[in-house]
This record gives sequence, structure tokens and C-alpha cells, in this order.
Amino acid sequence: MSTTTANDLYPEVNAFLESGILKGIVGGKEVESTGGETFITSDPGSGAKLAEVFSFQANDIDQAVDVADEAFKKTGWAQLPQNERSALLHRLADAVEQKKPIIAQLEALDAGKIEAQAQGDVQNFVDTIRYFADLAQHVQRRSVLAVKNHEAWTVRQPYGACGFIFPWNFPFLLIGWGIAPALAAGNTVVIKPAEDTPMSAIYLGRLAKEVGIPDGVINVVPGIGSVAGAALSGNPKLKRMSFTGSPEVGRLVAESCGRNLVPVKLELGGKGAAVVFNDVDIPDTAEKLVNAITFHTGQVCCDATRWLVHKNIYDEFVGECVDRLQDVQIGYQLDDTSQMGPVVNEKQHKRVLSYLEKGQAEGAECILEGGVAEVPGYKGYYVKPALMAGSLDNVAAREEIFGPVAYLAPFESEDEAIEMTNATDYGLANSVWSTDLSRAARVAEAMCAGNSWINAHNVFAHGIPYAGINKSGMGGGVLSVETLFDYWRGLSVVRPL
Ligand code: TXE
Repeated sequence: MSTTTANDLYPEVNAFLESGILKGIVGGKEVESTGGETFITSDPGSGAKLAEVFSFQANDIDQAVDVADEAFKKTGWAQLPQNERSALLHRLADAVEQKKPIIAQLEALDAGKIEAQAQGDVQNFVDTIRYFADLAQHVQRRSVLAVKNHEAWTVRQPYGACGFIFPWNFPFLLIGWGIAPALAAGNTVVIKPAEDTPMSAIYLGRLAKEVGIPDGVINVVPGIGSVAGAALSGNPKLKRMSFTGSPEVGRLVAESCGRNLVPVKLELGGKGAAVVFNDVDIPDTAEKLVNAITFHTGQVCCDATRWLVHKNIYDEFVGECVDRLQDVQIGYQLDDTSQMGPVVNEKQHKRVLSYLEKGQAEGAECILEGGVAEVPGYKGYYVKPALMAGSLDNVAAREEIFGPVAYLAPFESEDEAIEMTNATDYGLANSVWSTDLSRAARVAEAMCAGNSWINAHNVFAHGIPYAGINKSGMGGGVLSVETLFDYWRGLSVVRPL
């Protein structure tokens, strides 16, 4: 039984949870699934039911896309002068910032996220909306050329209705990363949140209406992936599609989009490496990598999950990590003393535990065993951090686990470290740790992925492109000026002089 009571929550959070079956937001209205289908969203930290949610079916999704398409053509959103559209987006950002504690608590409950981390996610959403709202006012949407007796200009215009399917690990933050450039560019959006974490998206849909975003510009369609997600990614009226989630589902989404020739952006998983050279401050580096792997219980696609450590410091480094991992305070996500909450659901709980077993069966050593963690008073999906070691051919070293599990291996030379880092089908993010900054830069540039960090891991800033390659993604990344251009089509006008 959970020991969290309604008294521990903000009154507005209680009011949201008690507002009846949660509806989607389509055309500015709260909408039910036409057949009345619902699903339940639960608190992963306690197992308690949080809310019942209308589960959109294929025809509901088609209607939402029609509404977004109509809104693009008829509300004038796309034709608004950029400063007016950006001003509306700033109003949305301001409103979200004002409601940060409420949204963060809803998100913490739904995703099992430590509340302070959820607050950081909400602030990141706000910053992302502001970044793209401002950027769109400063970039050139027209370029003029004169070539061989011709005058030409290219004008950039929004596409139309864009679909977004989001995962459960950063439900609110990723909505911001996805929709901010699309909206700033003048498109309309249909958001399908993960069935594990629909609440913050629904709250956003309500808030968008309150701040005056025109009806139909931001639509939220809760539902199950294989039904609502499949219908959205298969809708031919969409002008662009964006998916964040597993490579398996990413492939399905890309296939659907391919059939309809809808351009698709995929942000998938990762199996990042941290290369630790023998000149580092060992306790400091261990601390930072432990923080990275335990942050949001390791459910982070760009985490360093393979720790490649120079053989001369390997034993000392491992010792420092073990001590720190054992000290991590595992607990309910709304408890101030907790450092690491639950994983998101039973499926992920089983998945993390299964990799510990499969990895050992294939010969990996379990330096720190991991396994189920008990949190008194809470029947949630808790796991202990684990450290494994051995051959990088091991299943636990090859596949994304999505839990607080790091896999260690020693290396001898710089070349060997680079080869080991790049021996993966993924290509999202790696880091290199060394006080020799020339070497660090050399190794960082030799890493085959979208992102390399030096003496840090999981660092993001608006303006720096973040993208995966290979099995980690395609179609351009997020967070930079290029992302904004992804949401404008170019139209070239040419005339002879
Ligand atoms: O993801 P899914 P799951 C990885 C991570 C994790 C694994 C499984 O390794 O352990 O994926 O997680 C929607 N058509 N990542 O199974 O299923 C679904 O409703 C269209 C990494 O939960 O990919 C949700 O909104 N959509 C990742 C979204 O896809 C479908 C974050 C993601 O769910 C669909 C999450 C379908 N047929 C998991 N089926 C990251 N890159 O950070 C499901 N969905």
C-alpha cells in the first residue's frame, strides 16, 4: 500500500486526478473516445491507480488529424506575423512556468520521476518553447539569389499538420523538444503521449486553450501505442511525423510513413560509452558517472551504459563506483530523501531484471548484483543499481537495458577505446574523460555517434544539435536552428532577368 495520501499533493493535482475520466484535447475541446474505450494510468512508485483516461481509437485519431489540418488552413496560425505567433508561444511558456509545481507533481506521479527532476524537465520545456519562439523571429525565411541572368528567392513556409509520438521517460520535456520548433514555424500538431504517462500532455492541452493558442493548433490524443500510435503514424494527411521510443516501434512508424511518403524523424535508443583515461580524478569521475546512470533510474536513452576504463585505474575506479552506487537512496519519487525512484512499469521492471540474468548466463561478472529493491510502504517497481563486467559481446553490453545498470570493460590504448566505443549498432551519445584535453578532443571526434561529451555526460543546451545516427535515429535531430528549418518547406521562385 502507498503511504502517500491526497493530503501530500497540491490541491490542483488532486482536482486534476478527480476530474473524472481524462479526455483528449481536439480542436480546443475535451473529447472522449467515440466508443468510450479507456485505459488506466498508475503510479509506478506505489502501484496505485492515478486516473482513467479515454483511449483514442483509429477513427478518433483520424478526426484529430483532420482538425489539425483544418486548423492549419483556417485558423490563421500559419499566416500570423512571426512576432505574434512567438508572443503566443511565450504566453504558453509563461503559463507552464507558473504551473511548474503542479505539472511536475503530475509528471512525478505518472512517470515515477523524482519530483525535483520533474521540475527541471518542466523548466526545460519552458526554455525550449522560448528558445524556438525567439529563434523563429531571428532567422531568415527568405533568401535571394541571382544566377546566370535569373533572379530567384526561396521562401520557407510551414508544412501543415505534424504528428508526434512520445515515450514515457521524459514525457513533458520531450513534448517541448518536439512541438516547439514545429509550432514556432507555424505548423499545427497532434500529440500522442505514451499510455504510461498521459497526464502532463493532457494538462498542457488544457493550458494551451486557456492562454489563447487557436483551437486545433495543439491536439492531444491519448491512447495505446498499437492502436492510437499506429493510426497516427499511418495517417496520410500528416505532413511530418516524429517518433521517440524503441527502435522496434521506430521501424514500424518509419514503414508506415514510408508508405505514405510522410517525412519522419526518429529519436531512438542508445548504448553509449564513457571512456575513462588513467589521468582523471577518479572519485570525481566515478561520482559523475554514477549520477548519470542512476538519474531517472537509468531510463535515459543517451546514458553511458558501457564504462570503458583504462586498465591501470580499473580496480580503483570500480571500487569508487561500487561504494557510491550502494549509497544511492532508493525511494518513493515524492519523498524528499529519495535519489532514485522506480522504473516506469512492470514490463520495464522485468526487462531490467532479465538482463541481469541473461548477462550472467552469458558469462558476465556481476560486480554489484542489483535486483529488486524493497521500499517500505510502497509496492512499486524498484530496482537496485547494478555493475556488470566482461566481454562486450555479452547481451547486457550490446542491448539497451533502460535501467541503472552499467557494464564495465578495461582498455589499454586510445585506439582500442575508440574501437570498443564504436562496436555497437547504436550511435547516440558517448563521453570521454581525461585531463589531456587534446587527447579528449581527438577521441571525442573519433566516436561514431551524434554526440560526444568531454568530462561530462548528458549535457544539453538549446542551440546545440542533439541527434542519433545508425540504430539511434534518423531524420535530423532536435534543439538547434536546423530543427526549426526541418519544420519549414522551401519554395523557390525563379524569374529570368
Ligand atoms: O517503448 P515503445 P516501450 C526503449 C527502451 C525501452 C524500450 C521499450 O530500451 O526499454 O524502448 O519501451 C508508442 N505504432 N525506449 O516498449 O513501445 C507508445 O504508445 C506507433 C527508448 O515502452 O517504443 C509510446 O507512445 N506507436 C526511448 C511510444 O511509442 C507505438 C524511450 C514509445 O513506446 C506503437 C522509450 C506502434 N505500433 C523507450 N507501439 C528513448 N529513445 O528515450 C507503441 N507505440
